[in-house]
Amino acid sequence: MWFTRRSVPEHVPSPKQPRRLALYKYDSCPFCVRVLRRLGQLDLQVELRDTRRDPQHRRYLQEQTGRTQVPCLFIDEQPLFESADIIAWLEAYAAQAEA
Ligand SMILES: N[C@@H](CCC(=O)N[C@@H](CS)C(=O)NCC(=O)O)C(=O)O
Repeated sequence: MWFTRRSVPEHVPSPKQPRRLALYKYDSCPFCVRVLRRLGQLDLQVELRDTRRDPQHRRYLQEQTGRTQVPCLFIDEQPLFESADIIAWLEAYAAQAEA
């Protein structure tokens, strides 16, 4: 299965100190769809930035990371690539919010 629940990594911050979350994505990207699907099941505030609809978002992603790959989750302006890692981070963060 895609979305097996993982243990909470220690680096995941407490939602009592909420992080600014922004997901760079575009709709036809299957890895983005995977992240968005999981995100839809979690009660989290994440700004969505579509890199195909808005060239500014694509430019910013490239400037900050040297890459245009999506999905990329910015956590307080720190980029996190790889859909599996993004999902794991979001799940752990949401789990802390429930605790
Ligand atoms: N292993 C990555 C794959 C991500 C990926 O291949 N994204 C594609 C879109 S589906 C992409 O951004 N390609 C353009 C690029 O790398 O600049 C993940 O799971 O997130």
